[in-house]
Amino acid sequence: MYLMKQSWRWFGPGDSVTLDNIRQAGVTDIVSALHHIPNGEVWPVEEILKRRRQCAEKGLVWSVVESVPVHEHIKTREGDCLKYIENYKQTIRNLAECGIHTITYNFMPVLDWTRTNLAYPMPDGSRALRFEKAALAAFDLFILKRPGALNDYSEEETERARARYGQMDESEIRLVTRNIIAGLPGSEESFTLGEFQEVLDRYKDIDAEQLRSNLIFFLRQVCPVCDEVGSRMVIHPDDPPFPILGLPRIMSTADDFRKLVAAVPNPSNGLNLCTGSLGVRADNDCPAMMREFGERIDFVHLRSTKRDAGGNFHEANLLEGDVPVYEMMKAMLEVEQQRRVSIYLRPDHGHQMCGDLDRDYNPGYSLYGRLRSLAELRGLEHAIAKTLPQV
Ligand code: DNO
Repeated sequence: MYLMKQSWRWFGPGDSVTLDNIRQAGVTDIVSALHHIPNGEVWPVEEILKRRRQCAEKGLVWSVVESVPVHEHIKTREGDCLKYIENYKQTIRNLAECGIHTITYNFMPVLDWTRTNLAYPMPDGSRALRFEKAALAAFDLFILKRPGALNDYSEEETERARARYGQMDESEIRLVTRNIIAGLPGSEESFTLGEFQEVLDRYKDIDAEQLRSNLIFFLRQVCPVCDEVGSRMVIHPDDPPFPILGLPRIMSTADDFRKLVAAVPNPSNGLNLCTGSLGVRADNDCPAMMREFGERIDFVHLRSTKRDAGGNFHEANLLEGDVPVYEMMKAMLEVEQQRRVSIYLRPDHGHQMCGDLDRDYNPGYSLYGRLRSLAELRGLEHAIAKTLPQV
């Protein structure tokens, strides 16, 4: 049987979750990135090998990159865009030379993933990541005071944001601001409030179709290199999967990915199916996406989010959110048998729980929280696999 390749995100030697911890989680593969190399520069072979060796010493294999970040000049297709694309190609070649063939990236303007609260109390005493619409709008309208922001909200939303802003004291204002713009783990950019408006302004004339065409331009150059060296680019969907702060979004739905595949049919144009991101939209059917794009999915983030009536969401316990995790795992197993491959999967955005609560962790990347998810994923896979015809 082809079962998931169990992997775990490790941020490198500075991560408080150590390789010894990860080994005990029972995974075989590491998902990592060279975060110390400035965005846009080539990743040297020696540095890649060094990280590979660190993992190998603990019996683990660094096989998935998350992420080689795409420089803002490529997203806006200006300035040194061509130079950064050349650098990206070289990084792909260097990674392939070291045996790493799965490369995660995203094409979200300015910010990678976004949350407003990183320690939302759950009824059981654990803490979760949360996105609160009114807090985001309060930041946009009354803290950042983005020009034109009013046009993006209904009157009711503006009033809710005003009331929310009214409740915030100085420390909450600072915290929400930091959560939104100071960069969550793995997002290679972070800003001060002053810089933030400037970077948003670079997207003034870039609508979704323009951004999509910039992504296609990028992929048409890097995918042939991937095809040549047997690697795959896997794009992470937008998180959250709707426009925020006036920025365009182009990877929020199945249709978005369909358009991308039609424009760049190269086999190396792949998808990182993140069910927690896509699942925030009720109109996204993750198991159906697994089946439709199965050939192109080389990496799965299997987590679950829970929406509420106000358009907010938080990271739910794996089996209690809006994502149909059972159907998703079943679809994945079926695709794996058809393709005769094991797909990399990692647990994602665990709660802070038990021993996580009094230690410093990268938000979402706790030890116990992710162990809990991984254990549930393993059990689910084991049980479903028993019901499938053996191949
Ligand atoms: C969040 C992560 C994202 C992801 C990037 C991929 O927890 O899933 O930061 O790594 O969007 O480029």
